[in-house]
Amino acid sequence: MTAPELRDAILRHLTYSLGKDAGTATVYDWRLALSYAVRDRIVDPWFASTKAAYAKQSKRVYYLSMEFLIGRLLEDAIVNIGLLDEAGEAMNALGQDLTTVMLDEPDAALGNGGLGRLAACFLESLSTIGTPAYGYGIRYEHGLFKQSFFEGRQQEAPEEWLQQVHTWEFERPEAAFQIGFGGSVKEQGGRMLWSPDEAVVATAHDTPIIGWRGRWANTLRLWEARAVHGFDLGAFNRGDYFGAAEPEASARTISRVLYPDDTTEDGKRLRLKQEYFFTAASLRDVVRRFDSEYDDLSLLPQKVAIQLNDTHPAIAGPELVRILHDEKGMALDTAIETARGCLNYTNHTLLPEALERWSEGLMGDLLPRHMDLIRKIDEVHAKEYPARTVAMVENGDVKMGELAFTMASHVNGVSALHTELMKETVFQELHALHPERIVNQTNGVTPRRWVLSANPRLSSLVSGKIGMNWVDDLEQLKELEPLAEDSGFRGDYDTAKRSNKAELSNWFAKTHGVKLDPEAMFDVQIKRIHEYKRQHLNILEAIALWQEIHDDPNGDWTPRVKIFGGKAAPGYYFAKEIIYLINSVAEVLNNDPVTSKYLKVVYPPNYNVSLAEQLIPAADLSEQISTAGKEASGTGNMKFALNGALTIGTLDGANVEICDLVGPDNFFLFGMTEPQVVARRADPEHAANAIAADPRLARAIEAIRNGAFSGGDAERFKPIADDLSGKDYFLVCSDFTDYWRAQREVDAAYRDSDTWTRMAVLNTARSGWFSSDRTIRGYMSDVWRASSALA
Ligand code: 475
Repeated sequence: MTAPELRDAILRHLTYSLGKDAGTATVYDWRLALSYAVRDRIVDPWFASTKAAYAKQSKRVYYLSMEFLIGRLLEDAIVNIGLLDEAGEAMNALGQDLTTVMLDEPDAALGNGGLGRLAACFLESLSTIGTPAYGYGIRYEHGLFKQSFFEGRQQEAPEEWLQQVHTWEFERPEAAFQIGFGGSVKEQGGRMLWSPDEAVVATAHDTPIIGWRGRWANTLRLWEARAVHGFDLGAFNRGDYFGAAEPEASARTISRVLYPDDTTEDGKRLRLKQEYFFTAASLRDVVRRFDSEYDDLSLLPQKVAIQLNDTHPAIAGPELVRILHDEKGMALDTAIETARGCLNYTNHTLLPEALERWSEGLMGDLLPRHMDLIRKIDEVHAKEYPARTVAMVENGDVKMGELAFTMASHVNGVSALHTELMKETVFQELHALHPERIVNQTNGVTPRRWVLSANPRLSSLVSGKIGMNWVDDLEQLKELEPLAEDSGFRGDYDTAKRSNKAELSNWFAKTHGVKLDPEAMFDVQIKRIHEYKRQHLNILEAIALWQEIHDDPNGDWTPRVKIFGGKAAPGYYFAKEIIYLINSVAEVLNNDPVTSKYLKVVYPPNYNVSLAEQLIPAADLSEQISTAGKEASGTGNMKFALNGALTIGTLDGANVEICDLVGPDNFFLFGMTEPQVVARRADPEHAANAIAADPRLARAIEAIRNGAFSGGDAERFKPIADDLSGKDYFLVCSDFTDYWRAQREVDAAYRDSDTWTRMAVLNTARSGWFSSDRTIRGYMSDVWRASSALA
């Protein structure tokens, strides 16, 4: 498609789809018109992909996830169908700026953090590779809450992405299933029959996900909950207007909001309803599609691979057994085997508070037949493995991790370290019984979004040297390695980074009224706020540095801007205290006439995918400082390394693999290892001892305690000061001294700009392995036994 053809298509949509005249069209109108014109280019390859998968009788991959953190879609689509230049020209011809129009799109924030963003990267890679696949999830009316700060504290407001027309989806009223809850189970003609006493309708909304070069497109199918009988006319006619609308309002509650919960299982009935709702609708869709092509259910595992993204869809095990056994009449043992043949489970966290459990009471009340089947599955497993000591149902709770493990062919962790820890800790016994089941698939990120689109300056520099094939063969970045020794290339690489930083500084000035010096080191920590991620270690170091600069204001300090971004779960008290502390420290440091030229702290609110796309290409330093053993993998760490930020990090999650690949000389490693953490925690005096041994640390905590950041109010941050000097479960104090040491090495390295750039180039050159294309190929060969339908 040429630019003039695209321009005409945009105008046609502006006129005939939107009913707007070019003279009065707003940026919003232009964005919609452009989106429709681009979407038109995706529909044909999308149909072709669907048909090819049928024609080839390909095995299909179904990715079931409570969350898909996709962000904006317009630029992704334009880039992947290769129309970026044409779109720019077309918009120019129409008197519009493409970037402005693209940035008008709201983020689709249907996820909390890493787990949801990983699902979005996987969808894009599946389409790039050409694997027939569907993503299945919930079409939340409200995505992750909007964060603002009021006097330094987090405020939450509902997110409203669907207030605007969502141009990418197609509603499928014909693809709808009734999903039941509650009721009872009765025997009828030798079969168990579940009669729910409540039902909602799951309606499909499809979004095409186009891969690189537009060669293949898969579907993201999101379910919306509707009432079976939407409107009670009788009630309305009696004058009961609220009662008349009640059925619809109550059904819709199920797809109303994303649980703002990154780590802790929320024991709400509604959450379990959401999980069953989307899992049951998805499985019915999978079985319907299978039935339309094959008439032998024993073929199911050959044709269907289902991936459970954490335990949130783990009810898929009993549900599939219920469909096969109760509805299709398969023998129970065969049904269990067949279901297991299709199912696989990814674990994303070992934190005990995040492992899902549902009380037998709740499960039996909401899903009585599933509760029976869970007990049956547990019995069958116990009979087969008499030595077993851990049951699936224990102390009145159904343990979803054990259920997912037992019903899966493969169980995977998301980094090498995490997978080993899974074997040693949460799944120790199940692993001993099923030693082949646990496999590792280290996470990855899509290079189309996280390098090509997010960092055009770096991308064109790279493509100018090694061509464009790195975009879907990221390990080709290796070819840049010799260029680390080329001063001309280093100069260009440095220029690209500086320009990204200047652009970010302008954005900060415009939107937040703060001036950042692009020459200063941009030190970035962006992720959900959690004690294990240790944003408080970072801010403690800022405090100590501020004090030290005061001691010697004429010292040779390396100017730094510490940038924070991230949301705290609304019910997570301590995380919200950390946010408050960071903002309070920022207030003091940024207004300090002595130190602020060397050290600033900024915390833009409402961190999301789009903000990450702006911050990562402009970062010099990537903070990956979790307590070893706690961060399952991390994926931001990979995005930073690819974009040439150096990491300061612990040996945790995928940091281990990053450090290994880029080389320890190009990575600022600090802190205890996982076994050291465990040993250290056994000493009840660990925090007190660490504080006694490091006067800098003692002084920083003292400043928090005596009100230096709270206008002298010693009460305000007492909980944080007390935790640090008391329990300090995440060992902030014990790692502080080594963190400080590593940070001073960072300072020294940054002062030697040429050496720094050399290290940054090597980070880019050696991080190609972290493409989600590589991860997906790993799942295809080791977990799904699926292949590409392309070529
Ligand atoms: C890990 N989210 C990262 C990432 O594998 C890892 C939990 C409960 C309810 C809702 N959401 C969650 C997570 O557990 C999560 O996002 N985990 C993250 O998964 C992808 O890189 O280390 O913390």
